[in-house]
Amino acid sequence: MRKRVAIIGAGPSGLAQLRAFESAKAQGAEIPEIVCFEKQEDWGGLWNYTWRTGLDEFGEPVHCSMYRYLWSNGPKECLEFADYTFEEHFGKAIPSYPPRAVLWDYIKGRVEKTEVRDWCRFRHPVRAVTYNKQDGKFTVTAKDLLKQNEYSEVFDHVVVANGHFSTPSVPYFEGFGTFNGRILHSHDFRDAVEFKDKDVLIIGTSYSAEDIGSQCWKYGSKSVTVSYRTRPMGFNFPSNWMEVPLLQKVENKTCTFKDGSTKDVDAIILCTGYLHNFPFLPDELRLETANRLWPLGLYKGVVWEANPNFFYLGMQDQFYTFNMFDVQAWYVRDVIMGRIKLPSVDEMNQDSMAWRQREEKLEGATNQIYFQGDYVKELLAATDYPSFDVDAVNKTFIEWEHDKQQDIMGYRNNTYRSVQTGNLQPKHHTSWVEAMDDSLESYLGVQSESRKPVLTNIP
Ligand code: FAD
Ligand code: NA7
Repeated sequence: MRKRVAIIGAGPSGLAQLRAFESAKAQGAEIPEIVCFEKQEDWGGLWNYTWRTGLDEFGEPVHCSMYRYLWSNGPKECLEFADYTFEEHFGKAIPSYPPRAVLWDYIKGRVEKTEVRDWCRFRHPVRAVTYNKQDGKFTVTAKDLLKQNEYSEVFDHVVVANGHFSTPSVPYFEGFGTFNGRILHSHDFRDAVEFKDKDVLIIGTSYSAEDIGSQCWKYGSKSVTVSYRTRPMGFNFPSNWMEVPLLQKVENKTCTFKDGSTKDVDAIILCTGYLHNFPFLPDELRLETANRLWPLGLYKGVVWEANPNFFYLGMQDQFYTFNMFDVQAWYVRDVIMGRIKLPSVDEMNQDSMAWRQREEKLEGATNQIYFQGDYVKELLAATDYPSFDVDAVNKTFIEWEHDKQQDIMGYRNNTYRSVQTGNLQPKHHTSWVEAMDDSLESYLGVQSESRKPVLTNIP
C-alpha cells in the first residue's frame, strides 16, 4: 500500500511541499499519494489577492491579508527559488521589489504546468484532524464547498501549511466604542485610496505598520501617526508622519497617547500582528506560539516532536520565505520517504532547545538574519535541495536593512544581484513613490501576451 500524505494549504509553503515530492518523482523515486486541501479557489496563499474581507461567499473566514499596491517588502533576490529563477520564469532579469501580482505569477510558474495541480482539492477547507493511536494514522475531515458535503479520509502523514498571517490579533483601547471613524485591522486593509486626505493613526511598528503607513502616505493621506508600544521605528519619515507613544484612550475622534499628547484622526488601523490559529487541530497536535524565529515543539522547525508523523511548514517569523519553505519541504519529504532518520524525542527536544536558547539571545535584525540563515543552511545540508549561497543572501538582507535606514520611501528603487544567476537586476522604470500602477504588465514594461515564461522540469 502506498503511503498517503495530506497537505493543508496551497500557499507558498504547501506548494513547496508539492514541488518537493514532484522533484523526487521526476528523479525516479516512488512517492506517496499526495492530497493537498486548499480552502481558496486557487493556489498562492496570501499572494492570491481578493477584495473580500470578513467572510467569503461560502461564509468561510477570508484568508487574504494582502492589499492593493503591495510591493515586496524585501528584495526578491532573498527569496528566489534555487531550482527556478526569476530570469527563467520571466525570460529576463527584472527589478528587485516586485508588486504582489508579479510574485504570485512567479510562485505559480514553477508548479502550474506540472501534474501537481491534480493533487490539489480547491475549495476544500480542512475542518478537523484526529490521530488514531491504534493504527498510527490521521483522519482528515474536509468540506467540499461546491458540493456542500463534508467527508473524511485516512492519511499516514499530515503537513500543516495554512500560514500564520491571517487571523488578526486585535487589542482593545479605551473608548474604541465611541470612535467616530473606521477602526480596522491590517488583515482587512485593502486600498490606501480610501484614506486619501484623511488623518490616519496606525498602531504597531513592525512590517505591516511600516508598509500600510507608507501606502497611506503614498496615496495621499493628510497625515500618518504611528503609535508604538515598545519603541518607534526610527526611520527618516516624511514631515507629515509622526511617531508617538502608545495610545491610551479615544474620545470621539481625539486620541490621547502615553506622553499626554493628542491627535484627532479619521481612521485607526491596527497593525498589531496575527495569531497562529489551527481551529481544525486537537490540543495534542496544535502548535501554540507567538510570532518568533524559533517556535518550540518543532524539530528542525518542521517535525512535530510530540508526534513525528505530523509536520508544520512556514510557522517561523520570516526574513527568509520562499526558499526557506522549500528547504523545509524537502526535509519533510525526506523524513516521510525514510531518507532522513529522526533521533529520539529527547534528542529532538534538546536540539530545539539549543536553537531556542540562541534565538533568545539575539539582538538586532542582523543577528536575526544570520540565525535564520544558519537554519536554512542546516536544512540545505540535510537534503538534495539545490544548494545556494546563504551567506550572499544574508548579505543582501543586510544591505536591504541599510537601504531602508537610508531612505524608507526610496529603498525599493535599489537593485541587487541574483544569488542564483549572478546578474545584477535592472532598475525599475519608475521610482516607487511615483509608481501608482502595480500591475504585472506595468512592472514588466510589456504587454502580458508577449511575456512567454519558460518552464522547465528541473527536478
Ligand atoms: P499562506 O500564504 O498564508 O498560505 C496558506 C494557505 O493555506 C492559504 O492558501 C489558505 O487558503 C490555506 N488554508 C488556510 N486554512 C486552511 C484550511 N483549514 N484548509 C485548507 N486550506 C487552508 N513575504 C515575502 O517574502 N515578501 C513579502 O513582501 C511579503 N509580504 C507580506 C505582506 C503581508 C501583508 C503578509 C500578511 C505577509 C507577507 N509576506 C511576505 C509573508 C508571507 O507569510 C509569505 O510570503 C507566504 O505567503 C507564506 O506562505 P504560507 O504558504 O506559509 O502561508
Ligand atoms: P508583527 O511583525 O508580528 O508585528 C506586530 C506589531 O504589533 C509589533 O510592532 C507589536 O509591537 C505590535 N503590537 C502587538 N500587540 C500590540 C498592542 N496590544 N498594542 C500595541 N502594539 C501592539 O506583525 P506584522 O503584521 O507587522 O507583520 C506580519 C507579516 O505581515 C510580516 O511577515 C510582513 O511581511 C507582513 P511590539 O514591538 O511587540 O511592542
